[in-house]
Amino acid sequence: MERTYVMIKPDGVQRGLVGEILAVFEKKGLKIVGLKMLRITPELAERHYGEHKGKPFYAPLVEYITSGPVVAMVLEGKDAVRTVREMMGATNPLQAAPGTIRATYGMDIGRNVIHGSDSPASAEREIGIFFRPEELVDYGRALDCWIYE
Ligand code: 3AN
Repeated sequence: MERTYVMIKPDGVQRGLVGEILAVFEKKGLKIVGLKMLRITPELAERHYGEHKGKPFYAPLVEYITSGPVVAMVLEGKDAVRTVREMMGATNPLQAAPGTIRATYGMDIGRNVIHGSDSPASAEREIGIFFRPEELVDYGRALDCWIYE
């Protein structure tokens, strides 16, 4: 089983999409092992999006991600990183495949509703930025045998 970092961005929270997006992941069979709401500080934004520093969209990106609360989560499942990336769709919602979260809920690359780690290494780094080890919960689900063979 693999873990990935997922975040409903400030636009998703403001638009009341938290429940719907959580439901998409839960219904898929991914297991929520960490979940919280927080307000990202500029320092935290820099740690998370450091790779984009210097790019033209960096300042608006930091402004956007710090503009309101986000919902941060760690999801666990088979091939969770790739699975969540495919469920989210392309960075630009207008290019995201139909049925993906960004295609369903977004219009603009600067308001693309959700973040998900792009590799297992990024997932480990991002989980470490947003969650302390004791905030992640190990538990079994009675339905696991109906989700995985
Ligand atoms: P993703 O979130 O799909 O992994 P990244 O990591 O390349 O995409 O970019 C991080 C965030 O930066 C995106 N979610 C988006 O909000 C913003 N972003 C990326 N590329 C652009 C761009 N060309 N113009 C505006 N914003 C961008």
